[in-house]
Amino acid sequence: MAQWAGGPLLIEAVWNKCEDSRTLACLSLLVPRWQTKPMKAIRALCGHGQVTRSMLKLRSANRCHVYALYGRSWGRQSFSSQVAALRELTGGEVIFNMLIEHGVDTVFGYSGGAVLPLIDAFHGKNIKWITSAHEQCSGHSAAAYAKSTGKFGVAIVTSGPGLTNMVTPMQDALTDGVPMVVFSGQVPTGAMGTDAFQECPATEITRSCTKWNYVCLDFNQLPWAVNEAFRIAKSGRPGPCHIDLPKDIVSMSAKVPEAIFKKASVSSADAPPMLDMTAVQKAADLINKSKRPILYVGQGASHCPEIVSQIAHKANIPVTTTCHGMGIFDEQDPLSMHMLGMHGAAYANFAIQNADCIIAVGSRFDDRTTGIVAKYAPKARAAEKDGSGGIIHINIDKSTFGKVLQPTVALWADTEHALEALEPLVSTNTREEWLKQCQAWKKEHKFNYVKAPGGRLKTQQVIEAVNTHLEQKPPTKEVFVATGVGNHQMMSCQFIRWKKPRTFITSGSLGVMGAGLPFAIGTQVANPDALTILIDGDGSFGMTNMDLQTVKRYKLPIKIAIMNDDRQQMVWIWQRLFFEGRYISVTNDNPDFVALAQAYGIKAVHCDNEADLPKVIEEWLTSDGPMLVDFKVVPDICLPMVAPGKALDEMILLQDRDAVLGTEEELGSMKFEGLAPS
Ligand SMILES: Cc1ncc(C[n+]2csc(CCOP(=O)(O)OP(=O)(O)O)c2C)c(N)n1
Ligand SMILES: [Mg+2]
Repeated sequence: MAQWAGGPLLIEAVWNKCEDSRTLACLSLLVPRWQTKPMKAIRALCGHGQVTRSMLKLRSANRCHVYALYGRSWGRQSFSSQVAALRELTGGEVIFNMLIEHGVDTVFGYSGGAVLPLIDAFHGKNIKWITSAHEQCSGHSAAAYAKSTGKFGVAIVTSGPGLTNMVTPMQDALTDGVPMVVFSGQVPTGAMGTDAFQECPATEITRSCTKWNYVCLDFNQLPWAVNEAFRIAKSGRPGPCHIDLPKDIVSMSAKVPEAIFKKASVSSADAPPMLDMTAVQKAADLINKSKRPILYVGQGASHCPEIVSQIAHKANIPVTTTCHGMGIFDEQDPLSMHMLGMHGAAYANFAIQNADCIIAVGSRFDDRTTGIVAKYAPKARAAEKDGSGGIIHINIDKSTFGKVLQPTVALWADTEHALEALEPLVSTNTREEWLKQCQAWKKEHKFNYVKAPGGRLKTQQVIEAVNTHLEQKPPTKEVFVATGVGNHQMMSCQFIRWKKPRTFITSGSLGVMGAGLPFAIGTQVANPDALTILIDGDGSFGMTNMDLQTVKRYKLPIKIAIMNDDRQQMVWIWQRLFFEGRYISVTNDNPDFVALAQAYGIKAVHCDNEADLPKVIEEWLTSDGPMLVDFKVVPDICLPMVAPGKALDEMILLQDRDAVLGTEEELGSMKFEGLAPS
């Protein structure tokens, strides 16, 4: 026992990413074989009773870091055992070759001094390099590449400001579960820690907005670090990884054995968890006993729409989705209850609150989908007590269980595996009464809006017209829609009928204004034959519209619609409802967006009335090349809305609109509790 006394300490040091060589040297003395066989040592440590459960959980996440800390000796060992052909390569070329092995065909990036030795390796080569207008745009485009394809998004930026500009996309990718790998340049190892020009503590900064990050201080570690980044980005719930690359490490060259590149593809994602069949059976029993079940589906089921549909139809279970889950279940299917939540369908929210069994698949009870948790799902909670229903939570990320609410049954699994195991155990059932009730809610609370006077336009009306065009004249191409953040985003969820997963490209959890245009760019680059539509807010577009130069440079045929209400309308509404109309920081002084687009050589027109709407949309969506339409719209409130502190079924509905808004001069009579939404 005594010989492993350093175990917990060592693992904690690893967890804290301790890079102090003296501490590690001391620790390594405590652990025999640490220097030569780090994996064996760590395995032994983790198998020992002194190591706590939480440390054990960290084991696999940090295994890579343990390697990394000792990569020098480990790396040499593996290199010396190679007998295959040697090639003289720079560090940049090693990374390039590793990317090829990982199937990367496109990277998004921006130049800079510290990253030059890396980007030089891309010159004239067969990975497409897309230069964005800003590193934040590179990050969002890489994320959209991943979101729209399910493949990896890769971004490359320089040190200092290049890296700090990537923080928002990385956090967005982390919260939205997007597999992304970011490489940043860094000052040479000798200058690190000296506040050198364009130096920043990159891995300190990205520690909390990545699944894993690493500063590569040794040439020999480069292949390993790239493999780890790709493995971790894809394992479990996907997310971003970051590798920081000091300039001298990437510049140096050495004889590299060819064989190391072949090993890259072997390091795929970790195996998914084993299925707990007792939990599967328990879940099936609850579903079979329940009279009013509902499937609540999130993006964790994007890869298995067929099995979701199979179970829904077999047992007649209505399906609602989160915003990232939209399209996993065809919204034209009568069983679809569309998106739920704060601005979701009233009928979906009523169905959740009245369901006796909620089957959450690849979703995580985000606060935008639950309303106040204390009042969430009262009927399912009651059914849980007598064993006739409850909440079933299926997720590959164990940490989501109990994070917001305690499920009746937690099923830790790849959603596809869990549903495939569940399907034969779920009984066929007509559930006529429940479906009748759901249809009645659907009919009564259809998404709707109040038209503007004098033929002027509303955002909802423009989006509805886009949907009508897509339905009446379905393009032969695949259609993707990206958005910014605000009312136009939620109204896009409401007024477009989503039919396929991964076709709505938006910032769901972090809610990043400005992500829309770079998202559309990444989507179009990844899907060159698709029709990519951007529905953006004027405020959101204002944050990144310089990326129009990327649209122009690569001749991307993106269709851009600005819902121009001259306001940050979503927040304007919150100030009206919760701050008695004391407006601050919510109006925009926009440029002429048509002239702006034209300055980039992009075709653009204005549209401000309903008479012109169909023909403008027709021209916009069917003409060749990129085109922007500046839709001048009358600002509106996005309804339904679940106000803060309210239960999911205590919504402000369209019928309450006048009581809420009053007239321009005077606030409505409806009183609100608490603060505006965050
Ligand atoms: C980067 C960032 N800053 C601030 C916010 C807070 N915010 C949420 S919606 C919104 C207004 C969006 O305005 P616009 O893009 O014009 O959309 P609209 O609501 O008018 O449709 C703001 C400021 C945010 N989501 N992202
Ligand atoms: Mg606006």
